[in-house]
Amino acid sequence: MRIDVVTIFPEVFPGPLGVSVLGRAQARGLLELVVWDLRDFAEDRHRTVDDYPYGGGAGMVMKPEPFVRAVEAIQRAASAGTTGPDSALRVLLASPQGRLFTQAQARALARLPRLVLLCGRYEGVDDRVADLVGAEEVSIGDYVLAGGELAAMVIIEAVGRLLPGAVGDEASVTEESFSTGLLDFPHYTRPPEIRGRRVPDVLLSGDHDAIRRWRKREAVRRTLARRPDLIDEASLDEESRALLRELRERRA
Ligand code: 6GU
Repeated sequence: MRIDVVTIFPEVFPGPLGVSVLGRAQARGLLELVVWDLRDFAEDRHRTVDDYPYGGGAGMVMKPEPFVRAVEAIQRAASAGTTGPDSALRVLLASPQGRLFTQAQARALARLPRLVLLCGRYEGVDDRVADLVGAEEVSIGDYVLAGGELAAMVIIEAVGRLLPGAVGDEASVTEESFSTGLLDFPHYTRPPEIRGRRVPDVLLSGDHDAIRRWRKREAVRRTLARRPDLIDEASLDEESRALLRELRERRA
């Protein structure tokens, strides 16, 4: 997969994307990260990318033309590229006004051959940009960042680690938090006791079916306690639904 990023701070990439799982994915050729400096697409010799807001008010707004020209250049690079089909290049615009980015979306994006991420700064991006370049606005959560770069990195890491071969053990991806729509169960390693806190006995029992059931129950219990908003959307099997009913009756 190839991911193109457009930013006024190209020097912050790859940053954390250069190490660990994402660093290896790039070294193995599973992921290619191409970073573009938005200022290279400005139309004046001062390389201006922002301007005053129509209607007045605080802060500056990012101009539309540099983004449009950058996406056009990336589209041309796509047509010339060897990375596969380039029709309908998917473009995301990182913005706190966007639709919330989820694991389901990360899974869908990981199937694409190409992806383009546009990073905004200042008070925002001219509202015509999304429409002009066919971009979808995405947010990584209900808080405001100073710019889209960290959000773009979050999206790239969430997508990149799902590329086949990126994570050594595929089971760690299929069994982890959110793959079922539930939070993950608790994990423990040695020692069996530290400062009076013991690892749950069942995990030391060697009874694999008891361990499997305990983990399932803990995943449901934690999700109910910490993220009740996730329960209704989770795809639960019959065993998990039974555990959920039981846990709800206990709490009531
Ligand atoms: Cl994508 N951008 C900015 N600037 N702030 C955010 C965000 C994105 N997602 C959450 N907060």
